[in-house]
Amino acid sequence: MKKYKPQNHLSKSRRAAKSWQKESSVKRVGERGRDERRLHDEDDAFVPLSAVSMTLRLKNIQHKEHLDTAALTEGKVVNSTGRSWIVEYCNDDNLTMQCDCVTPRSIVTENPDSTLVAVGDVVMFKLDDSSGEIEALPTGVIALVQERKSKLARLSAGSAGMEQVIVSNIDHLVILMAAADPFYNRRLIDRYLIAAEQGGLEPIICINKIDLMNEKFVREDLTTYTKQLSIPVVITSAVKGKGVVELSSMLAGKTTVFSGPSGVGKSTLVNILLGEELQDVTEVSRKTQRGLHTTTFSVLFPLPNGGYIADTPGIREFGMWDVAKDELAFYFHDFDAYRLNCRYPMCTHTHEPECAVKAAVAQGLIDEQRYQSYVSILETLE
Ligand SMILES: Nc1nc2c(ncn2[C@@H]2O[C@H](COP(=O)(O)OP(=O)(O)OP(=O)(O)O)[C@@H](O)[C@H]2O)c(=O)[nH]1
Ligand SMILES: [Mg+2]
Ligand SMILES: [Zn+2]
Repeated sequence: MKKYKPQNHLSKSRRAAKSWQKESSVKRVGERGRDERRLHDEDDAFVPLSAVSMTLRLKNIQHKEHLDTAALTEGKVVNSTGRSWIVEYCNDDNLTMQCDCVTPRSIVTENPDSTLVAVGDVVMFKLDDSSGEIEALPTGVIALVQERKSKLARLSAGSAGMEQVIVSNIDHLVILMAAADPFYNRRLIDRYLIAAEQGGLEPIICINKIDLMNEKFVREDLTTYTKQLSIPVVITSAVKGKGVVELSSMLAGKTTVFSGPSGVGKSTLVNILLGEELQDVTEVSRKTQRGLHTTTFSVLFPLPNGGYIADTPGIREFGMWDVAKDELAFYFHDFDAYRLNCRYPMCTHTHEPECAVKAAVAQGLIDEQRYQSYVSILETLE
């Protein structure tokens, strides 16, 4: 079995990723409804149908012992076409190659009850040696999806009670919002922070488009994250080039996912960090002040000096996956110093008397908006 070792990537493989994206978006226009569906509501991200239907195919999984791993190649899923996955691997000459892989009806996964294949997954696949006409990628079939070391996941918008993995095997989550156009959403930041902790990711909050807003206001509004929670907050303007060097120095050698609402500048920043126009960018709608969901699939790009960056489709909602009501407060670390002083050990910090958390909010020791986030998430949990 040939092991996958990331190499110094050639811009050829990046161009291949770009051309796949272009091709998939062309297919999308003509084949919407068959290859992919809009899930949830009008504004939510496109989710490839394959990601959803594959989850449902889990009942067909085989056991690992039946696999002939010697005949398989190891690689990393870097892109999706909506019906297949682009897997990066090293060939016998140690060159980084890409293969267009489908998933068969029977597949082995080390991630039960989850999205079957996600961008970032390390997989083992059977390379079809006879494929690979000039100008086309070789084809293959994924046989095994290895256990994810980390992930950005949310409650699936499609099938109730399922986890939807947006990207896997990453180090950092850049929670990207805009200072204006559209104005950042602190409740959504708080949801992302929970997802980062659950998925084993280091969060970085990045507020882009600062050219449209007073920086002092934004910094003061987000003090609780920097001072109380020790989460880095980076302020950028992609169009003016502000803060990009700071952001880039934090990502070197790491795998980072950019996630946030549509139109905040994820693709614009990813292009700048990669030094190439690899991702399409579109104006925010004048009428709704929202992005137009230009990016429709997650894509992983190699960084020039090692590591990867994942650009993802814009999301508006972030349903909490696998958080129990009585565990929620544990994710709010600014409550930690007060939680244990509540009169009732099972205090939910909502209606109970002598609640130390509510008292801390009243005294301005806990940020009022963080407390409101807690209450609003609590209401959505079972
Ligand atoms: N004023 C200003 N505009 C920006 C900045 N960064 C990006 N934009 C603009 O914002 C719009 C949306 O940018 P995108 O990069 O497509 O946003 P996105 O987050 O990738 O959006 P989706 O792919 O739809 O999720 C484009 O018109 C960009 O030119 C910035 O720092 N300042
Ligand atoms: Mg985009
Ligand atoms: Zn309490």
